[in-house]
Amino acid sequence: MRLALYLLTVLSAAVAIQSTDKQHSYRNFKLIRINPENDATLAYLKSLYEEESPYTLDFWQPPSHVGGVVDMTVAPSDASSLIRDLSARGIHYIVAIHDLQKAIESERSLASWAHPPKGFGYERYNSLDEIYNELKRLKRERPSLITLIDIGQTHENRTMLVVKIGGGQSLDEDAPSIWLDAGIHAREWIAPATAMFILRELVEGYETDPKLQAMLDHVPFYILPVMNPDGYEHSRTMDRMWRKNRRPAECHNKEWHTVCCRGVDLNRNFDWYWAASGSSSDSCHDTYHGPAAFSEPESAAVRDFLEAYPPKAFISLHSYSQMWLIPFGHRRRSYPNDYSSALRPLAIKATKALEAVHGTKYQVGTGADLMYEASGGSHDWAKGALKVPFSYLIELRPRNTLFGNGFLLPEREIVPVGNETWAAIRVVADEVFSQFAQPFLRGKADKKPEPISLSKMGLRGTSTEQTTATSRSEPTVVETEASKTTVTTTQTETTTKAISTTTEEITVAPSTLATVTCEDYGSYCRLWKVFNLCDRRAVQKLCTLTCNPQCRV
Ligand code: 0X9
Ligand code: ZN
Repeated sequence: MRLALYLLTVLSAAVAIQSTDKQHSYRNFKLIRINPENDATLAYLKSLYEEESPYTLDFWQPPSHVGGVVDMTVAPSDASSLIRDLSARGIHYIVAIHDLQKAIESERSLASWAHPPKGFGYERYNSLDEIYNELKRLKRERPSLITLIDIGQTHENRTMLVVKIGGGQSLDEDAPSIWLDAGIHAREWIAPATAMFILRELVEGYETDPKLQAMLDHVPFYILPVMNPDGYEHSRTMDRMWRKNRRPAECHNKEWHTVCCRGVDLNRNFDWYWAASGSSSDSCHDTYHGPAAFSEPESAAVRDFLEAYPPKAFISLHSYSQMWLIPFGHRRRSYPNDYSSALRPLAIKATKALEAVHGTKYQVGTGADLMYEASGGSHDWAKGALKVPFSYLIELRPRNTLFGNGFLLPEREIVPVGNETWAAIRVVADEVFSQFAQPFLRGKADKKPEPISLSKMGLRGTSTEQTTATSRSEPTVVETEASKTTVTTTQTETTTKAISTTTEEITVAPSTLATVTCEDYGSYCRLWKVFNLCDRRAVQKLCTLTCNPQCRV
């Protein structure tokens, strides 16, 4: 009996669950910055990163190549032995931050510590609630410009909210659009703040800038300001340096004991060479790729939405290092066919516009060439699998040079970062408009198709799901496959089976139903799109060709 009790005690002690139920203090943690000068230094740093390390380290910038800056934090208990080790190996380093907790405290402006502000502020780092309330406020103020779309729920049941700006209130799978997400990595706070800043630029610019208005009318933006809401809140309340989502703990054996850790790196969870490079199968690692591609509700929700409404440009905001990254990042010297002809020239044009605002310099290239190889990234998947013409990952300020606090960018930089990033994204938006919307608009002006009425063709109301829709003339409620919940543009409406419809006559070119080739079949299905059905499983049987992205015209 005694032996049994003893064994039980030993066994329970051997299960180490990464404790996250109390606030993590970074008092006296150091940020060590190293510029690896030779292969031996690089190999040593890689061994610390990839293999079992005797120190408690968190790599903010992992080692990749000689000359590529490495940032890592070290716990106070390990700092002196690590520094001794570095010195013994002749490795030059600087202590960029002496007390990480102090740096965390000075990230927010002095004013916000003295008088904690109430409500949302565009020059502040806001909570998820504050961000969502601001989205709802904007929607209330401009109901015809803004649509809120609930694309899914997280592990901790938070809503993933996409805001659509422009393009009318119904979702159109064929209209050219621009996708912008931020906050896939929880601790990169400047990213959601920048997404919100850009949202405001779009909303206010719509009223004051006729060119922007024309663009948004035909090329809406879909913005997901916080792609990892659980992680974001965790980084605000419990652990400022949290990166992953909050997938419940998974346990595995490690030597003589069991360890259990939470979270998946969402930017390793997309189905693009998933688990092939720069990611870990260890659930305790910061780059854990998860048990399968798209195993996470957050990445699956984004996939479902983007597959239903594929954009012409995909932009994902991260921090830090001031890099404009182009696919592909899973392997060095691996590029899409239009890398040199389209993706890179536009990236260079965009970063020039960015630099013109405050003189901030960005590097342009693939993540694998400029940083490190890493597969399963969202921008690689968007280009490689979804075939989005322009796909980018932007690593915002600061640059990882001698100075700078990495993820802890002071609040006073939010507005300048917002202004310069908006200038760059505007370049991408202008390009999408001139390539994908203007020719179509010109064509429309030249040739007016003879109107055909859907009701005359017997297509209206042929779906049982369609008949459950609300019968308002302007669609405002949309259900997505991913969430099975409601997207409301006003807070009062709810329906679980609603599909937006319009009672207006639909105009289509008469030729669209003539022959059933791949494209024409697509056109047939696009008739259904006006009921927002084409992406729905029920209709996929009819529309298999259209729902296959290869068949889109
Ligand atoms: O590691 C990432 O997911 C991104 N960096 S971050 O510091 N924001 O976490 C960069 C991904 C870009 N792709 C490659 N480096 N391959
Ligand atoms: Zn990131």
